[in-house]
Amino acid sequence: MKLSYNFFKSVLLAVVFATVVSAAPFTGSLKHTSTQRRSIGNLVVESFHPELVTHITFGVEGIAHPLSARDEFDVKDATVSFVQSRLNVHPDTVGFRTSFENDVAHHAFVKQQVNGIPIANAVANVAFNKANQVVSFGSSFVNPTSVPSITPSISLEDAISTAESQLSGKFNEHPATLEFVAKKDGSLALTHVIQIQNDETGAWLEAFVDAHSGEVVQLTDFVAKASYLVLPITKEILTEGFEVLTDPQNPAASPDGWHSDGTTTTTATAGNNVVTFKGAQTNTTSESSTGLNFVFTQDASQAPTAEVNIDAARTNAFYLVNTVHDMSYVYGFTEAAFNFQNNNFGKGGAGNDRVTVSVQDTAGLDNADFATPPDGQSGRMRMFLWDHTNPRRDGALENDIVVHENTHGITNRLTGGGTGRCLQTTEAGGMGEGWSDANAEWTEHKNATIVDFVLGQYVINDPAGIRSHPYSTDPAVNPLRYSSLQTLSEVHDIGEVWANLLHNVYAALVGVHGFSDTAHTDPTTTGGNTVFLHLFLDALPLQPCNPTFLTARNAWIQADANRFGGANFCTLWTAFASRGLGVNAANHQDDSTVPASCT
Ligand SMILES: *[C@@H]1O[C@H](CO)[C@@H](O)[C@H](O)[C@H]1NC(C)=O
Ligand SMILES: *[C@@H]1O[C@H](CO)[C@@H](O)[C@H](O)[C@H]1NC(C)=O
Ligand SMILES: [Ca+2]
Ligand SMILES: [Ca+2]
Ligand SMILES: [Zn+2]
Repeated sequence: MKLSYNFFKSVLLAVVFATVVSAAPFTGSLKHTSTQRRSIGNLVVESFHPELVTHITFGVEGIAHPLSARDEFDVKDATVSFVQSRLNVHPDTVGFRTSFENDVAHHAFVKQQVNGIPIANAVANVAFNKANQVVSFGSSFVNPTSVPSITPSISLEDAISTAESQLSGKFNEHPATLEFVAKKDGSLALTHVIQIQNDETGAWLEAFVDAHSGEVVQLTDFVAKASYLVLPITKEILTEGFEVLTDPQNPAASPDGWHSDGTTTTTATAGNNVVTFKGAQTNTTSESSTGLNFVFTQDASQAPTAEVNIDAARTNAFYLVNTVHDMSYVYGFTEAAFNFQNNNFGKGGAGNDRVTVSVQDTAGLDNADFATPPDGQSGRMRMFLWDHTNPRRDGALENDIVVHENTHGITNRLTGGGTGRCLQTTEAGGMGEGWSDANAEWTEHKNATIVDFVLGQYVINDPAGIRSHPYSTDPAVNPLRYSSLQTLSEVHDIGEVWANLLHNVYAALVGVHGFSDTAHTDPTTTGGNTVFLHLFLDALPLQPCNPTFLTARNAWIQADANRFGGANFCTLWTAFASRGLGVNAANHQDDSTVPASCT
């Protein structure tokens, strides 16, 4: 069955008309395509929200509706007649749903219907001012290309069991309905509409199960999205601006989100991967408003210990450590590879070891630390305040400090099989510091331009940061080489040599392969930044317990052989050799030789 009304044409005309009549405030027409993709377990549902969403406003005076001449105003009749005339559709297709009146307007809501059955995603709303003139009209009505039989061929019972098994939840007994869903291809699907809940995960979905094919064709997610006011991980310093990020979690890494371990669900900065707190582990930040909103605006004029600033710190650290969890997870730091999670979802490794992050820990000042016990015991991060400024500054708000600390957990777990015992020599511990700086740097690259990198400039309020030199491809800016180890004995100093080597490796790989914007969440991208992070994580379990610069370099070369068939062999050797770590380097003596095949 094909409907003959030409919605698109009439709506366009309506817009033109509206611009003519309203010289007053007028927002025009808004069109957008919206397909919402949701993955639940193995099921992927692309929910369609009609393409032509019209919204027109008519200023203070408003415009007349077809029944304006009547003495009595009846909101239902006025609404139906207005929508019918506006969209040039048969009155039977306009089903009045509900209305309410407040002190300034009368709001009415209608649904499109076919053969008396509503189309769930085709609705309209009309608002009248106190003079009963139309002041606003919104519509997502559709012009269906085909309509199926309105007699279901699949029973409600069968549809319920399909929805329960595909969406991992239970029918909640809320009365099911029969409604159409407008699909992207223009057809209508007749659907059983069923609410499914899962008390453990907190999921609460409305499933539209095709009453002819049995397929779940549309989903409504009733659970509000989590939002966090944070400094996005790609930003170095606060002046780049906090943002509200909504649902930043990667379901591939955190299948139950950041606030649930599959059994316990919280509305605070505590979840399966991390808990951030002050003082006691129970002293977390609770959502600022229901629906997992964590919006706490840092007040830089107040001490970091002001309530709102503590909340901002716990929120930012929670976001960062979860983001590093999700990012490193998709590159291989999984449950089986000894990562930090309470629930491992049966995927191997030891659980009950989420990272605990103590913000503004009073054990120290002007620093931060990370303890990595064996797999199965929580990693412990402690963030301290910095007293180079007044008011003091909070390390939990400097992203590269938090990522640096978090990376200690990754390198200590991936080297030597999860014991936490294998970066103990001075040289290996030094590389531990270097990897942490290099990963912090990696997270803050925004594009293929290779810029010098400075760590920790916010906490000490100095653009030079807390290391001796910026990491740079320019030896005049950063002169550190393998032979610098001859005179260095402190782990952070040694780390600077390794981080600068890795900065040059990174620059070389991006020079060859370019930059992938989505590398943080997609390890299948092919940019040099993606290649770098793969090799970074892949090399860690390849190197021996307590590696040296030489064995760590060899692990990178092997990691490239394993994953890329040695495609980057010469790029890597050339970069390492450029800072003295060539094939004949030994005993902290530089060598710039590359393998013969690379000359
Ligand atoms: C718990 O957090 C609040 C801020 O939310 C803070 O004022 C208080 O000092 C913390 N308690 C401890 C024991 O640190
Ligand atoms: C590339 O990123 C750098 C910071 O790393 C920034 O200064 C620069 O403006 C960016 N370039 C473009 C084209 O976005
Ligand atoms: Ca673990
Ligand atoms: Ca920084
Ligand atoms: Zn460190």
